[in-house]
Amino acid sequence: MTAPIRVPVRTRTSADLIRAEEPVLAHNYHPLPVVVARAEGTWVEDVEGRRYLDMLAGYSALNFGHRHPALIEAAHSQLDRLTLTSRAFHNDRLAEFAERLAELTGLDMVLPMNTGAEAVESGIKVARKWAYEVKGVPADQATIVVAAENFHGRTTTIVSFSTDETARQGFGPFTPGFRIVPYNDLAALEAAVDETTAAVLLEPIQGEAGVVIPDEGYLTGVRELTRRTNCLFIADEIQSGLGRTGRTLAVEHESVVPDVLLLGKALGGGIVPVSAVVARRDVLGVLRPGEHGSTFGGNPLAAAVGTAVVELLETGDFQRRAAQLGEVLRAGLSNLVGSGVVGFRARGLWAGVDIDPTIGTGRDISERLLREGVLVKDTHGSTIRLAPPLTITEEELTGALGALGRVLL
Ligand code: IF1
Repeated sequence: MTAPIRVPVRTRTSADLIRAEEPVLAHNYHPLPVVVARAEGTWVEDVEGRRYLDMLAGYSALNFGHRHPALIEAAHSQLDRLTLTSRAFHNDRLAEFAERLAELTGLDMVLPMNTGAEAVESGIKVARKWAYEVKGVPADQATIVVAAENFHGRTTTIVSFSTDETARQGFGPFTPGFRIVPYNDLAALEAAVDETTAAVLLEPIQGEAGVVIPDEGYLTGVRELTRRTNCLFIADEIQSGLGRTGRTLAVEHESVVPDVLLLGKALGGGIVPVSAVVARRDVLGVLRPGEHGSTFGGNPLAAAVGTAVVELLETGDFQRRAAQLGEVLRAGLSNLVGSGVVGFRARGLWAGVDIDPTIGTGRDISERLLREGVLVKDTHGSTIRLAPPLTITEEELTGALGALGRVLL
């Protein structure tokens, strides 16, 4: 047993704290060597007071920046009133959250959960039940079609349909009933859908795969195919949604309305885990009391923060900022092509940037940017993801692009 460090936490250095984690924290991450102690807006500060521009924003969970005043106020006010009832009783915040979220997304009903993976799992369960009770698929025969290179979370069922061996190795046996087709390939999708198909589950833009944007018309094709074959289009907008791409939802870039929408991350404002399945009434209507649930799903604190998040999005300001500053991001990255950047994909304030592997891996670049005071995270190989808070200023964004240019020299 390693002797615990007796130094009180408050006086430990970053190095002390990193060392203290080693024997006692599961090693399922390889974080960058920075220990964040406080944050506001687009900036975080480490234990020693060094400041960093946050270009990751919690993988799009901090769309409104760290500790947005309106969201913190909503949380503080609710903390002083009521935090949890369980769903055994009603609470006075949930109806408004569900109404405003349904209205924001253009769908009918809300199933409140906590994490993104829970929303994905819930969406899978509801789609299967809808297939048996509404579509008439024989019991236990429902299939769901997903895309290769998907990322929908880390539960055993979700990694059952992952194509990332690292996410699957050692976690079997796996859940059956999933078919995997190449992303952005309507012919392959058509070939995989049959009378047993409950749903097609897709990210409108694949995040972890490196911000992979499908061809114009792909989402429209998915919408048409699922309608024609009477199966559900489930859009996982847990990372792409809530303003990130310059629209409330990424599917809006093709004016597509899915049957089921999965939300998470920024829905909790970077304060509490909040996720939701939002769907047509005839889909979520298949759930009856006792068939699904969650201790914290729809709790009043989550509902209060979630409502404040919806209020921010109702203004359209964050979506406009992401669209406008997204042009600055795109132009800045275009200027770096040929100077260390070999390619990029960008929509709104979200980009996957492919770095020349001879310059370094995504991890190498992330570590060099750390030393420049900019926080990013690599996805795979030599690709880094840029996803700042939507509150970032043009000056901050230009500064981050300048830092990227410098570390690629
Ligand atoms: C981590 C990245 C990974 C998601 C989509 C569902 C979920 C996610 C489209 C599950 C979560 C997070 C998980 C987080 C890092 C981040 C991520 F894609 F954003 F980069 F891992 F691939 N659908 N994505 O992106 O939501 O259960 O995590 O709330 O560290 O694992 P969750």
